[in-house]
Amino acid sequence: MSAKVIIGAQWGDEGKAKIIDILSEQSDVVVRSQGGNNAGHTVTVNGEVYKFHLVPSGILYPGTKCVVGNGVVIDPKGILEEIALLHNKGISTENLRISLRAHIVMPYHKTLDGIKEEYRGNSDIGTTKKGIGPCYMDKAERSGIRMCDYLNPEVFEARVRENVELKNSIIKNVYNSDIQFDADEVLEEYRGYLKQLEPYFADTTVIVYDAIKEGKKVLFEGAQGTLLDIDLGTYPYVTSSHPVTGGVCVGAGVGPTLIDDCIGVMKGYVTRVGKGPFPTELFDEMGEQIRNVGHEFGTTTGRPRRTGWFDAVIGKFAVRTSGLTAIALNKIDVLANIDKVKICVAYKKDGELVKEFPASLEDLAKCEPVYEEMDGWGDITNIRSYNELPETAKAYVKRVEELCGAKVTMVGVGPNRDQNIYVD
Ligand code: 2SA
Ligand code: MG
Repeated sequence: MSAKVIIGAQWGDEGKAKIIDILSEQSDVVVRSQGGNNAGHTVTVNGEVYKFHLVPSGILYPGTKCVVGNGVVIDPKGILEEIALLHNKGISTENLRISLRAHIVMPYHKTLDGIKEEYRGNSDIGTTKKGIGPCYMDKAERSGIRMCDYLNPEVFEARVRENVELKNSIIKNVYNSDIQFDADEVLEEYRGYLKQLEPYFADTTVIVYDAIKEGKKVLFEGAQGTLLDIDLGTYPYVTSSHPVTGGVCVGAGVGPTLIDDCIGVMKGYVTRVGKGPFPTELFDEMGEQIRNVGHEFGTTTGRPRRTGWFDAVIGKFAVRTSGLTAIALNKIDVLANIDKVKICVAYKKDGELVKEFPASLEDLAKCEPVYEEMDGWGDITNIRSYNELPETAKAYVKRVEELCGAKVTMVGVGPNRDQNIYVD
């Protein structure tokens, strides 16, 4: 039995795509279980660059089944565009399956996402404006529209009409906006998209369960990261889903007893997009250097990411809340040629030592990082085995492992697939 979960252990953009790609090639089934097209995974295979938002990157490998689970919110137009791009590059999507239980991102969700952000003014969240929050809102409020609803024309029509009417009223009367939707147009447009998606529909919980029971290799690919989790993250500066490993159970409909390994992906430093406190954030040239060397600009929105030193308080939090069995430590090559590399080992707040990641944002905003300094290393991008890494880099890896409480099993020394070192 081999079911592995990969999650982001920071604020997203930890380089999960590369690890997922490496493991996808050896997997029979690859599953997405949360988020939507707010995720952006870039994979380079044989010099060809592929950008994934909803389709699992395992689709690149013939024979690998790719599942978009019930916990994912799906923009039908977005996923069809992705499918078309894949077809243009000669990639078949016959192995793609979409959960009948997945919620549909409707056009009014995207509008409401944008309007709400504007309404928030200075306290905006910095969302991707893909309609993710409003779609999960409808799901929790029990007025969402699911893939299976499309298969029942009367139900589908009634749900769309009800929603359009209510959303129009909210947009007009609450937000004073002129944007209004026409139910007939929405129905026609979305029926068109869903008709094209229908061949992919399935009860994906069965596919996942059977695969695990048959001893196949199943990989659950997380999107975003631990601190963007709606329960465990830096609320309200979070996404509306569960990027922690527990999210996989609900979002793919698989019990925790069926999962063997939980791998958390971290970078050798920290980044975040959007707003909210970030204790180790660097506002100086060092922050700029890390952003430029690490190409820290968003895949989905192109936004420059905020950068900072590695934060072991966050690392430990991720290990605890996701039961991580291993850490993949990415992009330590980005820290090359820095004389003294810093690791945050705790925070100080009002003169007191804080060892655990605080719940309250106001508390987090007051936290000052307590740093340990370690000797740096030079260019390591050509190194392919752990033993050949400079002693200073190895010491850094060991310190991360010790502070976070889980073994580092992989170290990333560059963007390519082969720039991934297994730690023995
Ligand atoms: P939303 O649009 O409602 O989910 O936005 C809420 C907050 O969540 C942040 N957010 C992200 N932050 C980093 N990376 C994201 N996606 C990655 C990408 C993909 C990944 O490369 O684009 O790493 O899986 C992502 N998605 C949402 C967002 O900035 C808001 O702070
Ligand atoms: Mg990313």
